[in-house]
Amino acid sequence: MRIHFTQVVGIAASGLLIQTSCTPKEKIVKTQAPKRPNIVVILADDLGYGDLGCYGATKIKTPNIDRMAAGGLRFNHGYCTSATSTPSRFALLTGQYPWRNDRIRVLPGDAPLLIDPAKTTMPGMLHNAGYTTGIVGKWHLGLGSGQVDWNRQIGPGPNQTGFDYAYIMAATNDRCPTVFIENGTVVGLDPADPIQVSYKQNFPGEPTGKEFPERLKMGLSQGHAGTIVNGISRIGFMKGGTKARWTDEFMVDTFLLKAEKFIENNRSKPFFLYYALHEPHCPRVPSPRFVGSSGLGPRGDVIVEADWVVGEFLKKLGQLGLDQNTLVIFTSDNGPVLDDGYADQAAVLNGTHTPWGPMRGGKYSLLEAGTHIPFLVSWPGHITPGVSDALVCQIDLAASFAELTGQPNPGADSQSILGALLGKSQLGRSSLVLDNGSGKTLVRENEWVMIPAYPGVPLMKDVNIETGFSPEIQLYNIKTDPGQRNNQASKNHEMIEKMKLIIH
Ligand code: NG6
Ligand code: CA
Repeated sequence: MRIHFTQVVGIAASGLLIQTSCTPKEKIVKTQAPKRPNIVVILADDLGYGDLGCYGATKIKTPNIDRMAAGGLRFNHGYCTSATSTPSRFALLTGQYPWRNDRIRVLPGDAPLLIDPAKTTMPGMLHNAGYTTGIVGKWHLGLGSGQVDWNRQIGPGPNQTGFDYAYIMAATNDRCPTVFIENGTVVGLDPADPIQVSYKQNFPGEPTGKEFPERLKMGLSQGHAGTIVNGISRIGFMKGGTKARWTDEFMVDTFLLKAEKFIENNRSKPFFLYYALHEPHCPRVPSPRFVGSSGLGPRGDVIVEADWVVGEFLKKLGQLGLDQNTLVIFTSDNGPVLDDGYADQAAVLNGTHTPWGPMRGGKYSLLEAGTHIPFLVSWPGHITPGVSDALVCQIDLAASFAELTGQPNPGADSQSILGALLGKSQLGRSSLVLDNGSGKTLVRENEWVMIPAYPGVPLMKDVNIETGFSPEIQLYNIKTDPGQRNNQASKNHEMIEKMKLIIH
């Protein structure tokens, strides 16, 4: 078949944009493209599709992220692979489906590294392409290869899986150890006060939320009854490292400072930064500057904080003169949840705000809001602002960045959607296998979503989120029925059989 339009087929490692014009003369047009851009992926933690003004939120104001959306591309059909953090981040960084391996579940803070250091990851591929690569923020993919000694060099971790620089929290902001780790070393650790971590038992004499609820500044609703740090009890137990423990209120500023320093230090060469925000994951403890800022309580306040920090970071890119040469993606690791274990009144104070947008479900769910998340791409001067209906997923960043930089695709399940990401094409993926974070898969193909029949309760009571489990197969047209109200399975047996084959 002859294609009668000009198509961007690739950007060579040389930085040349190669266009093939498939006219009858088969003329090859080569144009000088900008030099390879810096790449920044900003990943929020548990931010819903409906949490941002640019996706229709009216109760929470997110002017900075909205401005990024207005100056770039806003995807209506953007996905993470999984409805919880660890599997979702695994897919983002490796380009491999997490449901292929049943060890890939939400990890405790002392879990070993899930990524094989012998394999090239997305950041490793960018490193090979000559980029300086960095991560600032949440890791949650495990550290070390057995029992970690937190008082020595910790690894393998991000520095062995593609990152030249790493300033991380090991797991989540509600899990021990509550310290930052810079290139494998706990920041501010006093050797006279060594750190010990356990997910099995408490250390004698260390106060926990279970024993001393009256000492907590934020109560509990589920779990989180371990060691008390900064007046908040966590999952897991730790002892020592007193001076190194973080203060939740300052976390936003610490990560911003490190992210800014990274881009400033690497301003004169190509860089990749994975900026993994902790907001709005629980415990939701904003900087005092944002307390009360949303009118919706702590969850809303930390979203306003996240919006602020994105604004500050983008401002810094501009001040360094890097904005025109930096491709920025803003997205989230999984869908939203209100009560995720702390008594922060998120459900009551949420009012009429809809973090899940027009969709059903949320974090942990097979239903749409589990993995259908905000997805923005901006590259000022290179991407025409607009809205895209292309089907895009974080798992495809590996192959897309590989195409952008002229490298081999490191991700077995990753497909390049570069044309869609740059707004040159309305076509992204045709199909995707998504999961609920616990190995249960579903398929999205074109505008259809098929959820196989699964035994299990329809509602996760603790978090008040529909699981999507049903004895019936479910089939929905997401374009016309984003709220998944009209199950069309009984009319479309053939389509279901074909969609089942996509999971392999
Ligand atoms: C759950 C935690 C929840 C959160 C989640 C992981 C309880 C009751 N719930 O087990 O608070 O930490 O794990 O979230 O402990 S994620 O965004 O990192 O996947
Ligand atoms: Ca998350």
